Amino acid sequence: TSAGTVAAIDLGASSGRVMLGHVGHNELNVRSVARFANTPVRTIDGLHWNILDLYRGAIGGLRSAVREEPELLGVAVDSWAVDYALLRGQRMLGNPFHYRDGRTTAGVDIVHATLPPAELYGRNGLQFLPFNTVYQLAADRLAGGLDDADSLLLIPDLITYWLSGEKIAERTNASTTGLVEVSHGDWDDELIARLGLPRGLFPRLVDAGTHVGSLLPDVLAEIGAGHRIDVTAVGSHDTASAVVAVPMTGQNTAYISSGTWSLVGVELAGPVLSEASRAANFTNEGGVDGRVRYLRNVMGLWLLSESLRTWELAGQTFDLPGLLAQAGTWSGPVTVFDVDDPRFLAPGDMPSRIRAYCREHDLREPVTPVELVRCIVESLAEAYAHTLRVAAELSGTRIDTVHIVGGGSLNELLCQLTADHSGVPVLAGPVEATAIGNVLVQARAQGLVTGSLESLRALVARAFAPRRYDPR
Ligand code: LFR
Repeated sequence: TSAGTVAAIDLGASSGRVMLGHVGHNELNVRSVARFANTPVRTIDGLHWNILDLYRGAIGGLRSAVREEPELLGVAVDSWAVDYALLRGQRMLGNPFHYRDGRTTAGVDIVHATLPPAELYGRNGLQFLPFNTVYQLAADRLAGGLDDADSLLLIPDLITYWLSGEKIAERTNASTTGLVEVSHGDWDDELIARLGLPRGLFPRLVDAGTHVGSLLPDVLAEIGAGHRIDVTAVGSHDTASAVVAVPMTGQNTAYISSGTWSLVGVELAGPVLSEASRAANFTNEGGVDGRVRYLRNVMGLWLLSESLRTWELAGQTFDLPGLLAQAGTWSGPVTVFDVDDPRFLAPGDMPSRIRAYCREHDLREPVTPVELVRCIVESLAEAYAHTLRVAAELSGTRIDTVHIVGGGSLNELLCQLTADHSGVPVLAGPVEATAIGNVLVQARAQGLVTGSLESLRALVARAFAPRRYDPR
């Protein structure tokens, strides 16, 4: 096999990027060719993604990718989970909602009235998050929003469709809808029928690594490419792609994919569906190569980014690295609060909400921005440590190393405090794990590399040596 280059379109909750990955038998390089902001828009009916803006960013990125790499072999898309567009034929019906939009409350009640949470967990193995696709769809159905639709595409599948003309549902991301049967990985027809959802909405499921098609002629013209470029389905759920690129080399290893959300857990061969697992709200999401991502969503760096946004709106601008450095040397008392309190889910004034939480729980209120940042990072680290202990217990594994990948791997304070609170060494990086996982699964589909996830991870470990933090 020889080396070659593919492009990853990776859409995150706060920004999107297009990365080029050059991969060979013993070779792995990635570089960014485009970055663009992802800024949600609130309109009269709620909070939406600006999906056309994201698509334009992706197309612009592909244009740069082709200019830099005329022999580009292929492209694949990943993004956050659960959200979708409804279509009739080729036409998108309305703008996709943001999972932080509040419309799903009614959907939760409807679904749970039909299927008690315990029965649902037995079927789909998913943690309860009020924005899981199944609840969003129940809310849409109530509002008549499904009436004209003949298909539903999750966000990365929508971009894949616009690029290739092929409507598919990639399995790792489909597993986050709540409508896929956890043990066999197919659409749960009975569940779909019981909820009164039209079965015809859901496209054919494909595994990560499936060749989907190639860029449409109009797309090729737009990006200035004169040759065939393949479109592949990768782990289109960003977390699934990130887990592919966690440089785990041994047993007893956990991971934290730390970005807007923090996904804390382990990789397993099969699901854990015990009542204890459900009570602890652990999820069994579909991984690449049929692995199970057994993890829990922890609120994540969202608490920090939303605090910064709040201060900016009030006319106070801080640079995050500066604040974090000061937070690291903060020697006063540090309040630890429950980062997963539901009040922190929706966009809004995070500093005020954190202080209100502290007041209600008789905790010391953080006053200054530095103190508040320390309090957030300390609370995240404590939540990581706790979640790791529970993951170990529920899955019957021993955890002696934890990897942190994604943006949070650059946050030295967070990495060190995670080691301190959990008592196990932290291995940090790569920061672009999601795009790397996307690139590697494409590269394997193209035959540029071969082997199991273990050999792909060994390649990541060689190309991106992690930084180690020992517990103090
Ligand atoms: C991370 C992520 C999480 C998912 C959340 C919402 O980017 O994909 O895995 O729970 O976003 O989709």
